[in-house]
Amino acid sequence: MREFWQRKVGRAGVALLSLTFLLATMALVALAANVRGGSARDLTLVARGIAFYADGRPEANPTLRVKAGEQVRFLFRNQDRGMAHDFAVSAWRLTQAFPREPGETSSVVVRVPDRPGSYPYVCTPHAAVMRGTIEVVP
Ligand SMILES: [Cu+2]
Repeated sequence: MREFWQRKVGRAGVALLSLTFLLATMALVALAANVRGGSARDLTLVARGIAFYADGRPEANPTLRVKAGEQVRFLFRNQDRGMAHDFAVSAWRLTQAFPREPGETSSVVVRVPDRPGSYPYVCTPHAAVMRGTIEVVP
């Protein structure tokens, strides 16, 4: 009888130890991914001729589709040499300046809100013509 219980505790102990090890490993992997920012998706915006262009798509001021809750790294490039552009999403309290010179990049990492919906984006100095919509999809 005694041997039976020792075996039982032993197996449970091994199982518990294995589970602990597994959880610790998963936590470390998640932590490493976070530290690297490996989960952020890149989205490049180019300012050109007082308009926004995204990821090489041809249309000006395109609708940007992002997923609710995802991490997006916005990268900004400016082909209007010396002109001040920014990317502002007032609903997200976000304003990020574009660099002044072509060849330079600025960036900001954003965690997209959990709630799907449409959010306007503008360039503050040129809000009349540089404006578009961010669509947050589930
Ligand atoms: Cu602008």
